[in-house]
Amino acid sequence: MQIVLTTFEHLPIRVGGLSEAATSIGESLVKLGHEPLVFMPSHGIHLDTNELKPVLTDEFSIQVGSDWFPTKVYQAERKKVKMYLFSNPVLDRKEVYGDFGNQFEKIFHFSKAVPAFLNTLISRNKKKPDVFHCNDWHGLLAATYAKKYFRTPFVYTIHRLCNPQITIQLLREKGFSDILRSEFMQNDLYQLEPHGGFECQILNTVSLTYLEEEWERFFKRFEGKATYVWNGIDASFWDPQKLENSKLSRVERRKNLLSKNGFKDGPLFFYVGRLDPEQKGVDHFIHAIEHVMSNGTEKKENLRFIILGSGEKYLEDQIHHLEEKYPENVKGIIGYLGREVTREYYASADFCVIPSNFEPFGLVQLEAMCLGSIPIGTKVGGINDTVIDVELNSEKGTGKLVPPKNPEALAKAIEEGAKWVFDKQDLVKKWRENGRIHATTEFTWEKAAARYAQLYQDAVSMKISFVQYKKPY
Ligand code: NHF
Repeated sequence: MQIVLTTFEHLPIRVGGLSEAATSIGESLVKLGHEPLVFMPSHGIHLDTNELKPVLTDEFSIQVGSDWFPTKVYQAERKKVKMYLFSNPVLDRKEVYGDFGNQFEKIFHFSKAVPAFLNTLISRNKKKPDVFHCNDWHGLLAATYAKKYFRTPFVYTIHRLCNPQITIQLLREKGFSDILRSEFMQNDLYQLEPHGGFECQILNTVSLTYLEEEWERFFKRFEGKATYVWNGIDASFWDPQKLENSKLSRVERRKNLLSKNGFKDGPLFFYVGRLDPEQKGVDHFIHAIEHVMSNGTEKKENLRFIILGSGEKYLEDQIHHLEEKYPENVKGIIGYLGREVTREYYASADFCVIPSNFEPFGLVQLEAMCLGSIPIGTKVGGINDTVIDVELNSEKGTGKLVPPKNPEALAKAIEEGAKWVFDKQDLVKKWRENGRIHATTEFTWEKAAARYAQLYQDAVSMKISFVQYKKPY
């Protein structure tokens, strides 16, 4: 099938997990023999990357509001996936999202440019794309036009509900009156995600637990066409064989890494991700560390905590405060060390803490499991779907699940985890092995792409093959 994947993020651009997901979906669809075409704003990529070697493939003008904008489309190829980068001064802005104003402007231009380019594509190829696949809400108006003018069905994947609302007046001024629906107008605002849920043929999200968590608030309204497809993990990259220190034992790796960070050896708890209180819950981890270090057992002096990421300034300050208070135990690395170095951290840490308040899917717990770091994660979204709690199933267990927004429970799990490292070494080794097997067999991108291929088929033939309400493993 020929599938247009709309996304605002795709490698070489990465803001968050959406980029990895959209990129991997495309690459895996190619492996299954499909032809994905990525449609995205250029975000300036064609101006400063030689990696993709983009070539100009089409030029036209689009009307947004009362003005006309000359617009170009550049074609590129990355790992056999064809990419079409839409370009004009608005679509070339380097800031992928920015504030809503910037996002909306990009969306307006993208939504007008996509149907214009489809005309060219269809007449060149003498066929229409079979289906559109919108990754998050930014491509919804474009897909609505494709459906309106070219009868192209679409699948809409929610990677994270954002509740974006655009003023109806602005949408009218910019020339979108013809596709607005009165049922999604609330006061003077237009609800884009419900619009997408209504217009698409198939609606999905990235885990069963997230589907259930958001059922009442959102998905229930679209019962009958709402389902889920798990993301996958790139096991070829998150591979212990590829470590710089692959020959060393795990204990030696930990010792080295801790010493590089100015620490003595000890059980290591690692956090990696955005420092954002809304979703990632890193503030709860900070409180849990404080709890462990101020109230915990005599073993607490041995514990090491490394927090890697950047984001909210006040969280960075709180981390620095902890570092000052517990210089032998806590280290904050503010920034991004790159995937290769992060891999070394996963492969050295005993535990990876994922304290998210919500997590539609979440890649960190899978990356950690691939490298033998035991996840201590909250029982939400994709973390709940991918981690098997060792206390409920010691034989198959891969990690520990704790309730979200609960620093005390997290602190208890950390103390428990530290005890395991000292007293249950064989079990800990087994749980590490379980994690790698579980992550790399159940959560492959090939499996995800095969499920998407089925959804595309369903969207074309107007049926739905699966809505599964329990974990199939
Ligand atoms: O993994 C890709 C990512 C998810 O949980 C993540 C999120 C955004 O919040 O599907 O999208």
